Amino acid sequence: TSSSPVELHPKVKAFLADGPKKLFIGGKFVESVSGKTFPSINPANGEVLVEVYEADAPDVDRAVEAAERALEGPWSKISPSERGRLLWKLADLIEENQEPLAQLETLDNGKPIRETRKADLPLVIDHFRYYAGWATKITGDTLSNSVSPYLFTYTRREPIGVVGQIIPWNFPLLMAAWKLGAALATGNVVVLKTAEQTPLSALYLAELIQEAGFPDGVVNILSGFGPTAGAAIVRHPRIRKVAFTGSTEVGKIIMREAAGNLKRVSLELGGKSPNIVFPDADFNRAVKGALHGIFFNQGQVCSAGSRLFVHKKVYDNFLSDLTDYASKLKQGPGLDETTEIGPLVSEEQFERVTGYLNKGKEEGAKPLVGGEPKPGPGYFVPPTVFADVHDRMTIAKEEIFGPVVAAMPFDDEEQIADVIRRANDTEYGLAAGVWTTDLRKAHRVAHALQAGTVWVNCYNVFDANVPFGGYKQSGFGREMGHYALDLYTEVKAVWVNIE
Ligand code: TXE
Repeated sequence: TSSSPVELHPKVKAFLADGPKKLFIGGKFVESVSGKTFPSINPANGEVLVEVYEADAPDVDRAVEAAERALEGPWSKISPSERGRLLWKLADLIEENQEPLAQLETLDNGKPIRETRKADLPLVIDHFRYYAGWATKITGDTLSNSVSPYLFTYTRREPIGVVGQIIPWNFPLLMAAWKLGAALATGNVVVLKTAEQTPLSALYLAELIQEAGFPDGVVNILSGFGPTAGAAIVRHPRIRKVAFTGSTEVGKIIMREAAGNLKRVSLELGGKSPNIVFPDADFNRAVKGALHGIFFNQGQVCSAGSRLFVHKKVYDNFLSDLTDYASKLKQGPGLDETTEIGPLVSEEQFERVTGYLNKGKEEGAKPLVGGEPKPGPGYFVPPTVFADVHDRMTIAKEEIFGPVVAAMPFDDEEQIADVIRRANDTEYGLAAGVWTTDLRKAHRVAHALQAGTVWVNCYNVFDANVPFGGYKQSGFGREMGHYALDLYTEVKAVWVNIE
């Protein structure tokens, strides 16, 4: 089979040669207080890309101090239109650095370069531009009140102050953008911790934030681990809000810890999203949608369509086509132009997903394709389609976060209640998909599903203007759109006596 390795961009070579990579605090790149470093690994071959300084509680303290200085100083004097201009400028700089950023992201995370170029980077750029627009459109209300004609009352939306943000490794740069866009547009200052598996692209972004001209300390970026640097952010008494994307398990820890000083919390957590194919669906589109729904980003997507309900009338043909497509996906290192599916992000994730493959087989599910991890080097798990899965099997209940789909038939005719009940029978509620050409059915099902996002005849579509977030144990709070502004502002009511 052909391959077409990508030649490393000179800026990526220079970035990697300049290790250990430092923390970004107060507008400067600095070593960690402890001087400790950890390696960032290339998941395509298990080799060290570069060492990175490891932040811990004292570095979080430094970052908070720098953020507070910015908040009280230059950032408070900057007009909303200037904030918008800075965000727009950042988007322009990302666009100019699109190729080195895409390569770095692919190196660190493993995802195919064709996706980082066509999905991650364009979404990141668009996201910053979208929130650049909001900076000048944040308003309060003028309120009439029944207390007295001599009272004039209005509301203001004020920034919360120092906000902590903790992000995962599946879309490192995009998750940073989702967090930073709304927080900065609303005038907050940020201490952001990247995931220990993928610290690199955000450090490159830090250079661009500096170049764009944000005052020192407005954005601070720390590389480090969850129980140390992450926990220090969550516990810090002067960080007033924490926004987290990651596992439901850690989401619960964060909520508990944040209770210590009643920090505002927003959580975007795991999922086990149902993707429902009715017999009247456009068959080919639905097959391709189901394929993309689970194998995009190696299945490491919180909204992955990992529970595939297919009507029994089309079940056999559907799985046969899905299996056929899945077996033809070209798997290899992300930095090859022809790669369609890359390695998983880390050895730990590889072990976790392999565990689920074994569990699926033990519990009697049948792998139609895949089912066995590939030998190293690199953390490769092939696209896997499990057929004849029962709702109670582990692989139908737990988030796998890998390229593994659990297919289940359903057979109700006019009665769609049963498949909806099964689809909703989960503690998660992040996303869902519906494939049908019946308009009435599409909307009925969309309304009945307990999920923050429902895609009809499409899957894994995102836009900066459209809210995203979970029902139930998939978290709370909505990122993107105007909804995210609520996560980063306090509402103040001002009463003026004009008698
Ligand atoms: O996630 P963690 P992991 C799910 C997915 C995956 C599983 C485990 O099912 O298989 O989680 O992945 C930081 N205090 N998702 O272990 O641990 C950590 O450093 C503060 C779904 O990688 O939740 C990282 O920055 N922070 C998901 C971030 O939390 C802590 C994306 C996420 O790591 C912390 C990722 C602590 N005590 C995983 N412990 C999604 N919703 O998209 C860890 N962290």
